[in-house]
Parts: sequence; structure tokens; C-alpha cells
Amino acid sequence: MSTMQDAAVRRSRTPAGLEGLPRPGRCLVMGILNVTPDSFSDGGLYVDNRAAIDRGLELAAQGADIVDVGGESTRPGARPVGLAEELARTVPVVRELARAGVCTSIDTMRAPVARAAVEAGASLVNDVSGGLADPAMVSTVAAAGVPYVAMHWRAPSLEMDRHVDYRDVVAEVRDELGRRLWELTERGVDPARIILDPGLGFSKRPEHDWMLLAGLGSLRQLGPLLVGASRKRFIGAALAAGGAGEVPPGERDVATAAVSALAAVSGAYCVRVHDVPASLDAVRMASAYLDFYDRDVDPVRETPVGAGRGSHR
Ligand code: PMM
Repeated sequence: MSTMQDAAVRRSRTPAGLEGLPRPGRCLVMGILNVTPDSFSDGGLYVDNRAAIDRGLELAAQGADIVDVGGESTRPGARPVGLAEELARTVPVVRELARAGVCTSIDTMRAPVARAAVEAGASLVNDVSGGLADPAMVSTVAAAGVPYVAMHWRAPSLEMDRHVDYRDVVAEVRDELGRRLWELTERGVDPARIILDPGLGFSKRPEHDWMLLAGLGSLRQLGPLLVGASRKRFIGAALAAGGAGEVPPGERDVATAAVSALAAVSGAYCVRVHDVPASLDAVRMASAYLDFYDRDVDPVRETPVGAGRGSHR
């Protein structure tokens, strides 16, 4: 086969896409919009609804395929917000962005917030608890019929750092995600709408995050993957390697883009990031690279992206 034919085959094997989400033929870029006073890197910047809407429009103009609106910080140790407060922070922002034609997702663990956001126009529910925090979430997303991100999660923010023991983090996260997938499907969520997420930084030490990133090829066998590495501690720690402590969150965007490229080359369906332009360039480079990837050298990557879906469909 010629190189160009090779490239065409490769192109045809990029993620087919999920119903209702953009299909640019490369790894999607989800822009983060935290409407919170206390998120770890952008808390307090967009607490006001107007400022949040403007930032969401800016993320979309920068090329975000999806804008992810969240009203509750999930950083380790964060305290939960009241339901009314979370609704007030997120739903008007989702409504306004959706009205402007922006593909929007809602980052919530609460069924009533997911339901209200979908009614306001959200195209996807992003639940860091994978349906474990609110017993009503699974039936809510099953009824809503929108794509659903189920992240690997072991405990609420206040306790997550007490659940970081793994013998083989990739195998355990794969098993735990596999069980979530089975249960979600059993309870009526369309498997073709499920995106899984290894949950970097959630009940993980920095070395676990790196192992999971390096193990994406194995996790991908379960189905499409979202990777949320942006500005997280494991990046700050790796940048400071050789020195003391961590590079601060605001100085982690270039490194985040590098991780986005690695995730995309490993077959991630979507990366969730604060700085959209850098990661968009990164996933475009990954896509161009994959077009000419020499599969003879690495037959593992030959598995078509999303092919693993057959294992749960
Ligand atoms: N990380 C955060 C929040 N939401 N959602 C998914 N699906 N995956 C993640 O890794 C994830 C998430 C925490 O980061 P932030 O405070 O910067 O939003």
C-alpha cells in the first residue's frame, strides 16, 4: 500500500464519533469552564454568570469542540456546594452557550443538575463519579439519551486521598471502569453513548497518573476515552523534576499540551483542558502523525480507535 493509501486508511479509522458530538476526525478538545470560587487552577475567575458565558464563547472561538461547564470544585479536600447553588452557577451558562450554538457539557455528580442542564441544551453529561455519587444519575442519563462520561472514582473529594492504594493501577482502573460500564449498560444507558475516563488525579498519586497515561492503549479496549490531565499535580511535579516541589498550575499549559498529544496518539477520544489553542494544535499534530504512523513497528496501535467498543456492545 502507498503512503497516501496508508494515510487514507488511517484517517478512516479515526474515531467515528458519538451521536450529538462534533466529528472533526481527530481527538476532541473539551474546554474547561469552572463556574466556581475554589477550583484548583481557575477558581474565582468565572463565578459571575456573564463572565462565565463570555469565557465559554471565547473557548468555542478558540476551537473547543465542547465547553464543559462545572459548578462544583472536585479538587481533593473540596467541600460540596448546595444543589440550588450548583444549579444557579451552571444552568444559565449552559442555556446561553447552547443558544449561541456551542456544544456544551455539564460537569456534575448530581442528577437534578444533569437533567436541568440537558433541558437547557447540554449535549453531554460529564460525571466524575461515574454514577456512584447520586443513585438517580444513571436513570437520569439513560432517560436523557445524551453521551455520558463515566470517570474512575473511588470516593468524594474530602476522602479521595485515602483511597490511593493499587497493586497494578492500570489493571485495577480497567476492571473498575469495566464494572461501571457493565452496570450502566444493565441499567439502561446506551453503551454507544458511554465515554470512560481514568480519572487522573482522583485517588491517584502522580506515578499512578503516569502509569495510566502510558496504559491508555489497554484502557481503550473498553471504549472511547476522555483524558483530563490539564494542569494537574503530576504535570507540575514532572516539570519540577530535579528541583523541589511543583511548578504552579498557571505554568503547566505547555506541558499539558504535550500530554494532550501523547493521549491523542494513544487513541484518546477527547482531552479536557484549560488552554484550548495549545491542546488543539497538539491533537492536530497527533492526528497528522497518526496518518503516517508506521504500523509495522507497533502493531498494538493497529487496533482501530473505538474497536474495543465491541467488547461491551
Ligand atoms: N477533572 C476535573 C474536573 N472534572 N472531568 C473529567 N471527566 N475528567 C477529569 O479528569 C476531570 C473532570 C478536575 O480538574 P479542574 O478542577 O481543573 O476542572
